[in-house]
Amino acid sequence: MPNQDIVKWPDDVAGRYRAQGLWRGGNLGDAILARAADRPDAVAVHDPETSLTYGDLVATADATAANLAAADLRAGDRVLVQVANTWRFVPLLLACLRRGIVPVMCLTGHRDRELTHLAELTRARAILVTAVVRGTDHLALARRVVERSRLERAIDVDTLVPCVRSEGSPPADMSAGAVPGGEDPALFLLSGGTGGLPKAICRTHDDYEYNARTAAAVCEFSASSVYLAVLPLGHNFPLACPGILGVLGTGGTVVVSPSPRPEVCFPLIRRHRVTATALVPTIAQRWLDRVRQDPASRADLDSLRLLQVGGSRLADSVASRIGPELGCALQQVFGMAEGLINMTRLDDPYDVVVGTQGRPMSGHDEIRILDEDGRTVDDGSPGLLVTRGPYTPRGYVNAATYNRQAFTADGWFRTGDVVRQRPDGNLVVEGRDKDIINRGGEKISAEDVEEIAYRCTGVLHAAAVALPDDSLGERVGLAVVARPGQTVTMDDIHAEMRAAGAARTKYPDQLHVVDAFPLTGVGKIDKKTLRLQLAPAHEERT
Ligand code: J2J
Repeated sequence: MPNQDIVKWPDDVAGRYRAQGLWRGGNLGDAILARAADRPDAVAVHDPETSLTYGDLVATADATAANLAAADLRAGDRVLVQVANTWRFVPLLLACLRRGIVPVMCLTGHRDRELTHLAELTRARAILVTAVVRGTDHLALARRVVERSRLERAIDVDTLVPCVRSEGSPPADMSAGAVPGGEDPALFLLSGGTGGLPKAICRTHDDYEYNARTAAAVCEFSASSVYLAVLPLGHNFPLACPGILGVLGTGGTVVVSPSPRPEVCFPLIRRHRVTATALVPTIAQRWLDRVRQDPASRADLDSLRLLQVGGSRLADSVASRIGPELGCALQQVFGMAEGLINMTRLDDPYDVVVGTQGRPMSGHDEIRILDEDGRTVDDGSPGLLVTRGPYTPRGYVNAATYNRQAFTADGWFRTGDVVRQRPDGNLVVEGRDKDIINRGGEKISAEDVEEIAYRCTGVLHAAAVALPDDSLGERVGLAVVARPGQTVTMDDIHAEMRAAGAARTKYPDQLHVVDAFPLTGVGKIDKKTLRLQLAPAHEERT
C-alpha cells in the first residue's frame, strides 16, 4: 500500500474540514491553471534571466511533465528536489503537482549525509538538481547519493525543465490523465526540528491549498501583487505563506531572486515594482544596514508595501526600524513547516506589529499553551505551544516512534516553542524547549552535531548549544570534554563534519573544551547552564 508511512487526519475531522469548505478536494495547481486560463498573457514569473507568462508557465510545466514521464516517474513517486532559486522551480513544481509526483523540498545546503537520509526516509526514486549552485557540483553530489541509496537516478533540472513559449495560444492541457488532489500528498516539507536528521512533513493538496489561500487573504494579495521570493524556494515561508503559491493563486507575479543580498534584491524590486516579500530577521537587518549606508538605495524600495519577517525572533528594536527606514509595512510571521502560521495583520496597531509574532492566520487553528505537566497555563503566562488545525498534519512521514513524542494522543502538535498570549490574542515567542540551534532562520539539530562530534577520537562528551551571534541571532557552539591526555581542535571537528558529508551550516562556529559539563538533577547535561557559562555576557533568551 502506498502512503502507509503518512498519518492522515482522523476521518471525522477531515469530514468537518470538507463540510466547512476549508478543504476543496482539488489539485494544488488548480488555482494557477484557472488564472492562466483567464489571463494567459499576464506575467507569472520573472528571474534575472527569464520571464514567463502564465501561458508559458503552463506550457513549460506541460513539457516538464512529459520529461518526467519519459524518466519513468509516475504518480505517487517521490523525488528529492534540490534546486537553486531560479524560474525553473515554478514550472517544475506545477508539473509535479499535476502528475502527482511528490517533491521532497531539500535545501541546497544539504550534502551526502542529509540527502542519503532523506532518500531512505521518503523512499524517493530520483533526485532532481540544479547542476551547479554557488560553485558546488550538485550533479556529482546527487550521483554519489544515487550510488549509496535507493535512488535510481539523478536528473539535471536544466534539461528536465525546458523553456516553452505558449505564443498566445491557450495554455496546454495540464488536466489530462488522472489528476491527484484532496487528501493525496502534494509535497513533503522538511522539519529542522529535534531528534537528529531532518524529518519529512507531508502536506496534502487540500491542506496546502488552504494554507496558501488563507495566507494570501490575510496579506490581501491580488492580481496586482508582485512577490519577491528571496528565501530558498522549497521552504514553507516563500512557498505558501503566501509566497509563490499564494501570489500565483491570485493571479499576481512572482520574482525569483537568486540571492538575499540587497545588491541583488533592490534592483529586482525596482525593476519589477515588487509589492511584497518575506525575509528572515538576519536578512532584514542586512537590508536595513544597506539603506543606512546608502540612503539613495531606499528609492529602489518605493513599490514595496509589505515586508514579512519570520523564521526566528525579530528583536523589537529591529522591528521598529523597518517602517521608518525601509518605507513599507512590517508583518511578523511565526510559522512552521509542520503547519500553524501566526501573523500580525496589516491593520494591527503599531505595538502589535513591533512587539508580537501575531496570531493564528485561520479561525480554525486551535492553540493551547501548556505547562510541563500538560495543563493550560494561567492567562498571559509563558508555556509550551501546542496546536491542531486544517493545515497542521497529525504526524511526520515514516516516524511512528517519534510521532508519539511530537504529538499528543489527541493529535495536538507540540511545537516546542515557548510563548505567551497577550489579552489581544497575539503571541510573543519567549524561547523554546527543543534542542535546536536557529542559525539565521536555519534550524540545526543539536543531536546531529553531537553525533558527528562523538566520532572524533579525542571527544569523551559533546554538547551542541545555541550561542548568541550579532548577525545570525544564534550560532552553533560545541562544548566537548576531551578524553584524558587527548586534545580536540576545531580542525578535528571540521574534519569529522566533512567525513560525515554534513551540511556546512552544521559545522560548529565556536568550540569550547571544558573539564566537565553542568548536570541536571537527573544527571543529564544541563544545556541552559552550559549556554550561560559559554556566553555569560549575553542575556539568556531561550
Ligand atoms: C521566533 N521563532 C520563530 C518567529 C519561526 C513562516 C515563517 C517561519 C517559518 C519557519 C515558516 C519565528 N519568532 N517569528 O515555515 O511559513 C521558529 C520556531 C518554529 C520554527 C519553525 C513559515 N518563526 N520560528 O521558520 O519550519 O521555533 O518554519 O517552531 O523552518 O522556527 O521553523 P521552520
